Amino acid sequence: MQPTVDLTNCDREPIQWPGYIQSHGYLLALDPTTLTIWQASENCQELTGIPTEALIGQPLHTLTLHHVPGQELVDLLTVALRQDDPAAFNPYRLKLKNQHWYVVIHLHDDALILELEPPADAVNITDADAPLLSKALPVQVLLAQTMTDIQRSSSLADLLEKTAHKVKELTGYDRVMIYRFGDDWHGEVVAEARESFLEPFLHMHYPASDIPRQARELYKVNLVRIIVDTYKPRVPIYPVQYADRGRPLDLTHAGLRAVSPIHIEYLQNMGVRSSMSLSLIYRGELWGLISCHHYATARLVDYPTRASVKLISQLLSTALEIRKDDEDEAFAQTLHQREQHIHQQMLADWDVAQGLTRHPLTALGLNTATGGALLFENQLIRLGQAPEEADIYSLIEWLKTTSPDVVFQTDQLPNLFTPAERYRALASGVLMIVLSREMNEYLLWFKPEQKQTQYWGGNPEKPVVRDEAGSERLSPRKSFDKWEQLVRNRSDPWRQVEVATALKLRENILQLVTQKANQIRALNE
Ligand code: BLA
Repeated sequence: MQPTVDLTNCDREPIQWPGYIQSHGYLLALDPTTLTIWQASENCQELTGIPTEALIGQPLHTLTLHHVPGQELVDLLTVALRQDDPAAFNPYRLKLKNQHWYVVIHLHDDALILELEPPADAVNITDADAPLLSKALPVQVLLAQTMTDIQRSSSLADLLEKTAHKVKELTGYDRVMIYRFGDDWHGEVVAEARESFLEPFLHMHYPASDIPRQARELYKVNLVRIIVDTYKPRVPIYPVQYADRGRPLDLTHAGLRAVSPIHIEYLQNMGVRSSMSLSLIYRGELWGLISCHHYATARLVDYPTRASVKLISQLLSTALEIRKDDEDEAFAQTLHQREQHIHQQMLADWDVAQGLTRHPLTALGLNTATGGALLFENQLIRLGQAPEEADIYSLIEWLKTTSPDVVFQTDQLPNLFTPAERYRALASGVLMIVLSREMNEYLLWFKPEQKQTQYWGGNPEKPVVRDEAGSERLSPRKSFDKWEQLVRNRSDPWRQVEVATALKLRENILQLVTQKANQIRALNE
């Protein structure tokens, strides 16, 4: 029995064995040695003319698939199964209903899974305005173009933007987004190519629960997923179980896998008719997705085109390994240079407070904070967007009793120190270094609450227009409520290199203070 799924247990929905496929293709699960049919999607009856139940237990060669003798499939499989990895040669082709269908096979879960997919033009019949059907490119061309993009991009952002446009050009979707996960698995649209009639989603943020954990796990293994029509009912696989397995067939690698009904509802509420998503992997973890939407009509991107786009996403994943390290390195380098610059300012002025706060480059340049405060020699100096003086004094009093260390950081101050709720817009995140406990000297940086800095994907002010039957429980608007709760009282996290830079600054300040004290002592002697 499959557990029932509702909004509270999304991350437990067994999406890899849904027991259903999407209706644009046909699926057979076979015994890989005898080629007897174990399971079949119920729409196979359209192909064979006999009830699906009657197929079960039959050897494949006894079938007739729309005038094509099953023996043709048996011959094809016999050749395929001699390869080390039969899936490496997908797709195979079969002439059915006067068209060349794609035969996609793979071995998984001890079964030989055979999927029949129509050519794209058989499905995109509603898509009169979209003549583009299969745009699979020869691998050499694709490789050359993508490598050029990777080499010629001035930055990661530029490369992501180029990739979004390339994928849109190849697949013809209305909207192609690059969706990047944060450390907490919430996501942001970081690049986008879209038709001009669509409102932009660029820089919109979505909560982690929109793409639950088991979906992210699955997407690390299966790199491309397509949903052809959110309005077509899915088709059951018969029988539900086979070979005493106690659960439905594992469709982890099946292109026809029916996706979660909860996700279908979400897409319908967004007005999406067809979608595709591809995984971007960085160091074995899901870094993001290339996510595509088509709105007014259903869209099937055929197997060869999906393979082309998959290659692009894999090359992009490889480029991420290099680019991302580069960008982290560049950020660390910038902070290092600024820290040295500030050190020079303090030495030149022979004055800590002046060197930190009175030049165009202040202590605020040493991380991504938007506000700061220096309490030094009984003077409080505020920088950028900082809370009121009295609030800073009481915060410092609290920090003194809370943290025994020379550095303190949090990205959720109001959850630890309730008076900070009043100024959470300015300071949900705090990084503090102790200069001297005895002299009551501290340097603090503040980051605003995330909510103030980020855009949500869909305007919560906008009235929702929906017919009476239409559900709104899964719309982006609802997911905003959830996201809002999650990010309340929270800032972006402090990066390790930001904390390290603050500690280096602290060392320099202490050194300067000691030198100064020694000099004054020497003068007095
Ligand atoms: C899957 N959710 C997904 C996927 C995306 C999103 C991209 C991958 C599947 C696909 O290719 O469409 C989310 N899609 C988005 C977001 C944008 C977008 C954020 O276009 C922004 C522009 N979803 C929920 C809730 C649940 C949920 C509350 O919002 C659970 C209760 C579930 N989402 C859910 C599940 C999947 C999913 C189960 C996996 C679908 C599958 O592969 O079977």
